[in-house]
Amino acid sequence: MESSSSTCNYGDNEHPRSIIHIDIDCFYAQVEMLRNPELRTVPLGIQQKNIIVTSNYEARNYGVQKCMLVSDALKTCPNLKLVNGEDLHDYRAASNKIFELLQTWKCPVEKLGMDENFIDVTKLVEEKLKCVHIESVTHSGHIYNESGIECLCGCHTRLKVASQLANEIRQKIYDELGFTTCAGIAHNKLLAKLVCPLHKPNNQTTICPEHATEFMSTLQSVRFIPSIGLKTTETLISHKIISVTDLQQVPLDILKKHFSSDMAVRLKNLSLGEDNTPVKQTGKPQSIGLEDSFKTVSVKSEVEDKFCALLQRLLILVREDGRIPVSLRVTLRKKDAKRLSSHRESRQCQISPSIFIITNGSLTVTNVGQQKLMTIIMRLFNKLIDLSKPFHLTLVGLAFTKFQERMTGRSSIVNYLMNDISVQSVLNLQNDCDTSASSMDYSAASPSSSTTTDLSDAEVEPSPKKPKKVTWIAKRRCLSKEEVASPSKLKVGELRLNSKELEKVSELRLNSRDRSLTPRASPAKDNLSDASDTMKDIAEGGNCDDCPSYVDKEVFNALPDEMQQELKVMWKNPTSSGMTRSSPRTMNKAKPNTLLKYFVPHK
Ligand code: TTP
Ligand code: MG
Repeated sequence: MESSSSTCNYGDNEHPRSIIHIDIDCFYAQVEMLRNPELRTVPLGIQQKNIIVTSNYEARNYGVQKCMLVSDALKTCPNLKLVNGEDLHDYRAASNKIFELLQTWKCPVEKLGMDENFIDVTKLVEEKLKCVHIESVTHSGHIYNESGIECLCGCHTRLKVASQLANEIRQKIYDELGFTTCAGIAHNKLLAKLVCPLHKPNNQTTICPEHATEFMSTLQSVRFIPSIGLKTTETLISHKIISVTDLQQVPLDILKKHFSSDMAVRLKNLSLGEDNTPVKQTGKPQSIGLEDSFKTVSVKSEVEDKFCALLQRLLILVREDGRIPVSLRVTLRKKDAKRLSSHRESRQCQISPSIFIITNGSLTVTNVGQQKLMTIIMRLFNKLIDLSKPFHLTLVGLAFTKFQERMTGRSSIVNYLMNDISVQSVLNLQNDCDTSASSMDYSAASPSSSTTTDLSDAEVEPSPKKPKKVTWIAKRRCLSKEEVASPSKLKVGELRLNSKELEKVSELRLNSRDRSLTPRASPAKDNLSDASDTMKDIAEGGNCDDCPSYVDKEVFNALPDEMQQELKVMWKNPTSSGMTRSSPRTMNKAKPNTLLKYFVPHK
């Protein structure tokens, strides 16, 4: 933990980190203004349902505020230009571009919602300091309460360098993407986020550690401290701890009576502006989902239409993400008319990766594939709803919840190929939608974003997680000797999933299975994966001594000798290598991720 003292600790490196928080100014409005520059000079409101979710600064000058009712906003500013912002596609795309750009500084970047990011520039600052005279370093932008006192740990100089970096980053975002931004610079995430909006729009503010406690006491409500949610606020208020100053002054022992010991310490530290949570590099989301809420739907065909519309939009998100989903979740919010309450229920099942096809590096789903998905969705729906009785829904949701993991076969050849791929795939990592509860849920209590709206198609926002391994199946194409001689030359794009060909093999089987599945004999089993069936098809007919007939000889011959030898050994001793090729029955049980897959003749 960082020091609990609000004064500087001379001699110790008490404030070693340099953190930047970047927030895009009137984000959705800027996306619209970049799309249509005519909107720049008029007051603009972005509307979702009957709410203004944001407005440009022109409109804010008239008093239009975030989360205002459209009717009120129009009273405040009759010439307000309204743009519908319910389709989040372009906002999400812009958000991803900003995140990608921030990666170029090679520092940890944590995405927080659509338009906020933390960047830990500690290492970069240290590097910069090696090449400059400390006396020549100046602050860029505003400083919160500049006092002239120097902390001997050197944090002031580091924060000055960080403020220069923040300026550089903001300039690059503007030059390359056209967005103006605000930044907060501090030695921790809490303070960086909180000072970020002090000089809006298009500016930045640095706070030094000695002002942390005093700055925190300017926050009127404990609710404004990121990570203090509604429930904690209620508990604090019920014990007459309302302002941040109240929290600073209440003895820890008293806090411990109402919260766990860890929580009490955490609350106390936060009130003093102390926060040691790290900037966690954001990876791909654990799930990708969409929801649609409405007053009520009680007819199955209407539900089907809603799911169909959601699926179309979800497939766009999945295509952008690039990973192949293997699990689908359906969520419903049921209205209990008797109790006047509602509750959510979900069901999920595995789906066949072969529904997804990679065409020119892009993930697509054929019409047949979409029908298959709709069949699965409606089957899950039927499990959630007893159709013999009336039902009332107020929300439907769809999410792909698991993605194909990279293969981890025991074969050394697979590992040999994969090591390189994993390195290359880091470059391909893209962040998509999002963030909610990280170790510290900053979005929850931000004064600006605490109000949530029950919007149609609201994003399902999974937590930022570690980067996921990239999923792949080697494409069975002929590689030149040069290409395979060094695995490092294998392109990720070529090694990524190419289920189209597998699909060709398995399509017939799938179709016949589908027919027999409706209605399914065993409703308990939702795993529709046909990978093992594919393997079965592939394996039938192989009887060559060294090189089975199902192997594409051209591909085999193009492999380095070392690999050829290893494969031959494996074919000779299928059991010891974990591969069998004897009977279709055995193959059916084979794990889908065996090396065999890569040697199917290219049809
Ligand atoms: P914010 O960063 O809170 O707002 P902003 O970027 O529009 O404005 P500011 O200049 O004050 O930073 O939110 C980012 C986007 O999130 C915003 O453009 C619209 C969207 N949003 C919602 O969809 N619902 C909400 O309740 C809020 C507050 C924002
Ligand atoms: Mg913003």
